[in-house]
Amino acid sequence: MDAEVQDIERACQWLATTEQLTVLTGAGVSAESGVPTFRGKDGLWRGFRATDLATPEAFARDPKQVWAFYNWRRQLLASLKPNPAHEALVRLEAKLPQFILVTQNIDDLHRRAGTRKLIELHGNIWMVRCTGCQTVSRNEDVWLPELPSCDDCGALLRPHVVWFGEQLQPAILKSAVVASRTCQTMLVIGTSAIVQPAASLAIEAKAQGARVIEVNLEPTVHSHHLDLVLQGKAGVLLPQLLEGW
Ligand code: BV8
Ligand code: ZN
Repeated sequence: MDAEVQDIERACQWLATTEQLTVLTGAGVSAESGVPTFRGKDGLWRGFRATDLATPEAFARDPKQVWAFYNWRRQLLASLKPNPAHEALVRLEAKLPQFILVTQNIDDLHRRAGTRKLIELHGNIWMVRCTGCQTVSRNEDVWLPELPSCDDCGALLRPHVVWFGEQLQPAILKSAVVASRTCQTMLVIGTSAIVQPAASLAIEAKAQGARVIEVNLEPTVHSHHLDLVLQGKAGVLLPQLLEGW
């Protein structure tokens, strides 16, 4: 059943009295834009799960297949746009004295919606990195060649994203941990709380006394730890949280 009215009102009161809000988002915040989530029923590509392809091993074994997967996502994302959840978060940023949005998503939709204080934990699909000279550049071509090569050194390019089994950039992870340890309220939106270390950020916030609100279609492994669980669509609930104060 969808979130209770009094729960939404309580969440609005907490948000209205928060000095610093940290938001953590996952694939569910982009679901209503038409972006397949990782673990949902629509999360397959040619029978593969993203978790099978988003690994350095898959790229070493068959870079053409991994690039075909990312090209498919690039051409899909080029036709999609931010949804009311992304837009509500932009309005929330404008209303609060201190606001940081930490996303696990690589879809660039928060940035396109207008979020400014954004930490992209896992990189960005429109950024590529050379496997030779390590140059990182933005490339918004919808389809890259089967095996795209670096203009500078000719080596193979890869998506500048964090694959499973790869470490997050230390400075990026550190800024996300600081944002979790210093907020009074954390809003966790559309994540199954499975992927680490991102999922531990909500626990970090809870451990330092923040009030943690979860917005999700269904309960997650974290739900019973958290202060408030609002069940429903992010694109419906987030605008309601804005209206409430
Ligand atoms: C690391 C970029 C350490 C790529 C992503 C063995 C070896 C090494 C590491 C591990 C290991 N075993 C486990 C690990 C850790 C591993 C991990 O967590 N694995 C999981 C599968 C158990 N983590 C890592 O590997 C990380 N690195 O640990 O390094 C290390 C140390 C030393 C040396 C080497 C390594 C790196 C993880 C980063 C992976 N990259 N993305 C790409 O996108 O192509 S993660 C990927 O999953 C996406 O970023 C995605 O955002 C993220 C998390 O998933 P969710 O966002 O939660 O999405 P999901 O589909 O699961 O859930 C959607 C939710 O939304 C659901 O709850 C649903 O109910 C809800 N929802 C749906 N619709 C809506 C909604 N809610 C509201 N409204 C709606 N409309
Ligand atoms: Zn290069």
